[in-house]
Amino acid sequence: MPTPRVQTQSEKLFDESLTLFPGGVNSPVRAFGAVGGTPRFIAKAQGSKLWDVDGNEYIDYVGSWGPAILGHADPKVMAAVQKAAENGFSFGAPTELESRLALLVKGAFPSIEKMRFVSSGTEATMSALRAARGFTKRQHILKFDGCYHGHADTLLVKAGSGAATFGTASSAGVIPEFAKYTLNVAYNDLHAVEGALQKHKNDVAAIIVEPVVGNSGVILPQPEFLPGLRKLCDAHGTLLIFDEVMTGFRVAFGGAQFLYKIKSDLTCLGKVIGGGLPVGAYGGRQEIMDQISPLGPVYQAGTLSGNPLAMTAGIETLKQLAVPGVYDRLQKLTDQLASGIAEIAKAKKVGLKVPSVCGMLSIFFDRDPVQTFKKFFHDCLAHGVYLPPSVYESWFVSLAHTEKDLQQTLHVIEAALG
Ligand code: KE4
Repeated sequence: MPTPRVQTQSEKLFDESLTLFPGGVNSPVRAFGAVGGTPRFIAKAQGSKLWDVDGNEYIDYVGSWGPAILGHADPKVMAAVQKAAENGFSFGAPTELESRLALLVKGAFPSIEKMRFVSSGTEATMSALRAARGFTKRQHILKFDGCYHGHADTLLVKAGSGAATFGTASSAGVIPEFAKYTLNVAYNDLHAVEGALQKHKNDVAAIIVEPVVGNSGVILPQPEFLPGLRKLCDAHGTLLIFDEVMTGFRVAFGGAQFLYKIKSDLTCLGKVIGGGLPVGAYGGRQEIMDQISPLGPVYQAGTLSGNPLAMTAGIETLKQLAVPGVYDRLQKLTDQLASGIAEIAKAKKVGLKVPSVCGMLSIFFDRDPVQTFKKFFHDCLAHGVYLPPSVYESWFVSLAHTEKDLQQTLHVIEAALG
């Protein structure tokens, strides 16, 4: 009789968490649903590394889905938060820290004349759309298939049949009335955008877009796409909202709008600006933001908005990102990994693509992308490389990743590619 395999700590904890949370997790992608197997319960993270509860060490390319751009538990961020915690966690009253972080954000994003801090990217995009509808007094919004903007009802909408049709809910619990004013078109398809704006003339409040898509794997904008959106929005009186929750302070200090030199009317931020603590933000033209309560008629509020610890983590993170040369280094690390994977695949005659932009990359196999990725993911995980558990997610490189990490990662990937 073979001796029964001893359960790992992660397996034991997953058995327990399955009785507590839907799918055993507090955010769906963490459940390993797309790749199978048991999610690793993380005990500690430092720099580019994660350790799970069974003591396994990993080189981390999830980075908390973007916030850990300096690496985990950055000593200066840690010290600043620990010091701030001595003064209390949250007051429900204004603090100087909020203004300090806001000035750092404004310095990097000139399109943001005024802003509001919230506690997640979802709150940021949801609030930006409400501001756009309140300012323009229009009903429709337009988003792109494959872009994810958080889980607000009006955004959990996929394209109906045909182009530029009314959206249909992509989640149970979102009633048709909440979905019908959300238009969906294909990313990079300016013709479809123009058709939608013509079809709903003078009633599209805003176009919301991931200026670089990170939620279908990485998809880069065609050169004419973002300038084309700006032009169409100006021609139709529609507001352009850049959802930079993922790209903000990642693809460049000034985000994708700096990289592609396009000025959005509103911008949504999150992830990096909280340095790993819960922060989101939306902001833009003052005349739009002055519609927000208590100044204007568009209501939005939040108990923990701008809380001192999150502000402190954000301030310390952005101060380090503002140092000249930081993004050149992040770009170099990203290019080294992306080109290294491409070279290995070419040598092994494995068809795949590795789209990338500073700090972000993803891998897309030509043949059977989802199934091939599943095996690839587990081969890497078993050898100490922790990738996002879905082919439709971006990998995140941090400033804590070393040459040694990249060499080790490429060695593991070479073996995983067979
Ligand atoms: P949060 O509400 O998760 O803070 O942000 C929502 C959001 C908004 N906009 C963009 C472009 C985003 O990428 C996100 C969230 N990103 C996902 C990763 N694909 C977060 C991971 C998760 O859902 O657990």
